[in-house]
Amino acid sequence: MNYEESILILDKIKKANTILLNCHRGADPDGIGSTLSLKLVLEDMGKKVDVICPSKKVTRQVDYLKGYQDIKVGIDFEKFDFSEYELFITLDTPNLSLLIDKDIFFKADIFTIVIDHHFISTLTGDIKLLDSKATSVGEILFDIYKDWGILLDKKIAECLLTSIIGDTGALAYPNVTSKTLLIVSKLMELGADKNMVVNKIYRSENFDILKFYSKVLSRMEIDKERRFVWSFVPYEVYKTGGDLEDVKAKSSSLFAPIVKGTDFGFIGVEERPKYMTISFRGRTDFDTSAITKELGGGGHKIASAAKIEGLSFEKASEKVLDVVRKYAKKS
Ligand SMILES: [Mn+2]
Repeated sequence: MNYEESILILDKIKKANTILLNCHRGADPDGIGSTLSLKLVLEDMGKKVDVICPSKKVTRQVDYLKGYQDIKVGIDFEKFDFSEYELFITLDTPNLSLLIDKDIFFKADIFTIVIDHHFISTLTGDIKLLDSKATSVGEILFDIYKDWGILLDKKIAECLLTSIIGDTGALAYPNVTSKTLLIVSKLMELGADKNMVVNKIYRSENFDILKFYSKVLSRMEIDKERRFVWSFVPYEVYKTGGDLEDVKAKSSSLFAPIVKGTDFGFIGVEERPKYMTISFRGRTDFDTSAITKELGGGGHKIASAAKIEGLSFEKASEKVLDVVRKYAKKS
């Protein structure tokens, strides 16, 4: 048995006929891949499964996955009728604000299972399985399906590989273990196309996005003493590229963690006037989540985020740098 919760979860699933799954707000390839794999597994068991997402759209990067078209987007959790379902499962969702799209307290009146791998994970459920050593929820599910005795097919393998490739920067992040690679190897044996997944997630860029990156890069600065890089993008600049899908997350993943002589980097983007979101990416085992926690956000050691509301672009930038310098070590 890989996880002692596996049997508890399977027991609940066996007793339910209609099951609701949730893709977290702004779902990424792990959020979508893991959820759609579970949809396929549950449907093979004869369950009626619906997948919802609070965001108005989900990334097209993974539109090749079976079930992608069935995701019901733009769900308002306050109005949603949970009574039609017997079980609610949310994956890759570390906190309430990622579960729903609003800053309200919310608890669905339904038995809830949470499966997650975030370093800081506060969302509660009636059953919660948390493995912060796993690269992705896809990796956790691979082990859970083994515990359940499920035989994976190509479509399920493609979902799980998408999760892992998406949450590891195509197997490059330090969170990848030899076990991750063994799982990837098995998924490829089942027919999942690694090259297609990597091309879809990392090499299918809109040309306009490249032009936007040049603006991020031209603003990038380095603190050599404290070993980090950063770029702050004001609203006037952001709005020129703001319609581009995932431009913010992509810029930070691409440029924040790659500079020689640094431990981490971050990109702060003023998405609306006086509303800045900041995405951190680690290059070494530096814990960026300690910084984002102090800024009121959260996430993983290697990738974390926070937002600052109500301050001008200059004041927000100053505040972020003050906190960052407190945590960044002088070399
Ligand atoms: Mn994830």
